[in-house]
Amino acid sequence: MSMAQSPEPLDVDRERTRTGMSKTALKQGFLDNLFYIQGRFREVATPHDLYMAAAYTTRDRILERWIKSAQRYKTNQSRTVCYLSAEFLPGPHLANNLVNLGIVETATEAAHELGLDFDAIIAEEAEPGLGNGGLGRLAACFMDSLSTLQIPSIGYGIRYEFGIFDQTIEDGWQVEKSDNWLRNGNPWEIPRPKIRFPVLYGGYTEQYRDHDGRSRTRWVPAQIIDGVAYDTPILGYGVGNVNLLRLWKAEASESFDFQAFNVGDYYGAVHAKIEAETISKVLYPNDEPEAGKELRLKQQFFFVSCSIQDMIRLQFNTVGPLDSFAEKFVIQLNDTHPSLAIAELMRLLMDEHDMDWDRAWDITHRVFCYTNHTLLPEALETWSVSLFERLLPRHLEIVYEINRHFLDEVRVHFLGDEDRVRRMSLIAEDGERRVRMANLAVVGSRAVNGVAALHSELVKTTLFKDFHDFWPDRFHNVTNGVTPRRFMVVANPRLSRLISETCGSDDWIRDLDRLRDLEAHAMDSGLHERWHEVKIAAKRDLAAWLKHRTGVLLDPEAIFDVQAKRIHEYKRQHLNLLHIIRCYQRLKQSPNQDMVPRAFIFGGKAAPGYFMAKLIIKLINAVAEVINNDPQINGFIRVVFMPDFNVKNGQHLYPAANLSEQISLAGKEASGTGNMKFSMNGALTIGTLDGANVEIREEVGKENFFLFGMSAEEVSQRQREGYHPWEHYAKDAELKSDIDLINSGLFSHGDTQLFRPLTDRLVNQDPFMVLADYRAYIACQDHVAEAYRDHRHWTRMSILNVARMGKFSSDRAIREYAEHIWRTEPHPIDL
Ligand code: BZD
Repeated sequence: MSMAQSPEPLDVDRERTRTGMSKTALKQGFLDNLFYIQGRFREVATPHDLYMAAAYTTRDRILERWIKSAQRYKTNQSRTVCYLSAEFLPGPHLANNLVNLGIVETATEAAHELGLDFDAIIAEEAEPGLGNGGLGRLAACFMDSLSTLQIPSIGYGIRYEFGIFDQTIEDGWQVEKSDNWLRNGNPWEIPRPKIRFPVLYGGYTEQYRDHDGRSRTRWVPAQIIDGVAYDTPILGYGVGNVNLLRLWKAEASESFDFQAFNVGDYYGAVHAKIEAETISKVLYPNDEPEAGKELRLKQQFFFVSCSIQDMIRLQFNTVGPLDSFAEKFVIQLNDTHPSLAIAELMRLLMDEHDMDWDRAWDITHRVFCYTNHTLLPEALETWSVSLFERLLPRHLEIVYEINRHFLDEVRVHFLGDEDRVRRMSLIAEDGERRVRMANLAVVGSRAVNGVAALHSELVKTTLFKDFHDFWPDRFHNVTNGVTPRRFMVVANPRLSRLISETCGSDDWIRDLDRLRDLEAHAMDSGLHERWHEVKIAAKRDLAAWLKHRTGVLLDPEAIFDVQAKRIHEYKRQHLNLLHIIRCYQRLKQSPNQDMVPRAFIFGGKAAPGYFMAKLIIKLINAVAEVINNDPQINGFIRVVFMPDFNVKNGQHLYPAANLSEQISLAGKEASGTGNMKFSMNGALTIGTLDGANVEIREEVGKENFFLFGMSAEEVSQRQREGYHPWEHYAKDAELKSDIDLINSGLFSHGDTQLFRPLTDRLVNQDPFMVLADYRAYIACQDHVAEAYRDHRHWTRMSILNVARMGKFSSDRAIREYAEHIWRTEPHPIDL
């Protein structure tokens, strides 16, 4: 709320009491919930009881707004954005909801007066880890912004019983532990047992004549499973709007159970129930598609079918006939994982609601929009026709029919170009026949977008070039953004307070461009001092946290150099490692040199089946062990791997970083969003011209960004010419000695073979050109170190980075979607 427009304090008090937001009301609500829901009184309550009571007290205050929003959207017949995503990574809800309700201070005081440790209560919440990384977290940021911008919306996904695994590090290796996040109950969700839809699988299709004598198709499934809705309210910041995150849980369909029971097969009935429930049991922990995994395809169809049926139900409940479905709804596909929705909507409109092909297609292709998140060929989803047919026989027919209509158009437009027809087909015919989900998504959508300017260009000129030639107007860019509520206000309250005091208002929280007001103070030495103090305090906190969890002690005065993201060869954590080994060798060679102390901090999970990524984690920990225990190094450099990087733990990392590592090979990272989170918290970036780094650098100014490495253009040129990594290894003596040191066994207790797969891959193949960028990276890191010596200058750059991050709010991204792609309007709910 703008300070200038604050209402009179007395009015505020009265209003807070009326709406239950006063300190007294919060305390009473808390004690009531502790007693009536948890069945405890203060003296015997466990920390978890206290958290549950706090969560219910907060939820109670959301419910009125939620019901009001639902009613208002219904009477207004509001156009609704349905965000279909196989993943949502919302992070712990309590602190975020308190921020969005505007009652953090009141709640803190209330807790204090009750003699409770507020931070401990917040820390008690389990992470809802229903996603792998950037894609799932983007969906959560977008939900926050949709509510804040008062746009009616529903996030649809899967209520995985087990989310992304918990990562522990044992003997330097990643070990995966199952994530039983629902074990102690989830106070934020409301089950809706009556919102339940059947989902069909397998069987066959048959033709029949309806009462008008028209030929129709009937799908006779082999299996029916129910999807049941679980709703979580998503509150906007400082507004009355509450949108819905609706996640589907799989249950055995009762009708099916009873069939088996009736013929006396009790065991079979129970078994069917267990099998049904496996569909929403566990998130696939891969940030690439699972080749040929039947259960994954079943999951995708499961949530897509429930969601489309739910939209049709809502259409009938509000507007009425299905003809205006594309006016009432817009469906955004978060990558291709939900793209079966295109075929499912066609099926429901035709087979269940009597529409002919042309009317159904007209609605379908006007309702869908598709976001692409990757150019990596190995990450493009395809399903073998045989698996597809076995599981979804009717959908395969529909895909074929879409393809037939589509390829007819292509042939008319590009007469005689059968090569192009083959490339654009929804079915790949080279080798085993496969359904190309990305092509289905493009053909079935009226808008397609990439997630950063560079990425969207490459989408048009490489991945979907043929489609762009055909439909140039279909392609858009919406650069990603992240929510400042979660990643600044919740994660970094100290910095947030300092910014509000400096700018004279907290308006920046809803209008991130207002951070520009900081620029006027960028030279102010008073601000410099406080800025530095805020950063040091966060570094001390992180150091304490890491000491407790890993035993490694970091020096808060050192540069906190952080790379936190999924472990992947294209993200090049091993390039970072080569720099660390370089620093180590330099210190060993001249122990008395004046090196700027650095703490190298890593975090991130490896897909459990991705051997090379797991070996990179092992190497990070192996290098850490040697360096951290070398008395000659004497703490000048330290290396630590933060276990179990997730939204919750990330909140300790962003505020404490001085340097953000965004070092993917140019052209490979679609956008990145960690780059934005670090920069918003005052870290400077060392990065390549990849993904959104390009735009971050444009915004913050090239003098406030450490750029190195080849451009995407140079990368493809080098690849065309033929890339020979061993030439770099042979020519660059320091590079050679860094790689040789790994092979020497120094980091592996004398085992010269352990890291061979990694070093051999670098020297012989190096698909992500680590060696080609090594020299430029080392040189750039030397600049970083020199720049850090000048504290004043560094702090100024840090302030300017924050001041110029306005563009990277997810509010801006959602505004662009709303205006250019969705054509939706805000529907404010009065407080
Ligand atoms: O999506 C990521 C990209 O790699 C990032 O560059 C980008 O910033 C974000 C958001 O747009 N992609 C993913 O996170 N992808 C997955 O997690 C994923 C999960 C399952 C299957 C395939 C991909």
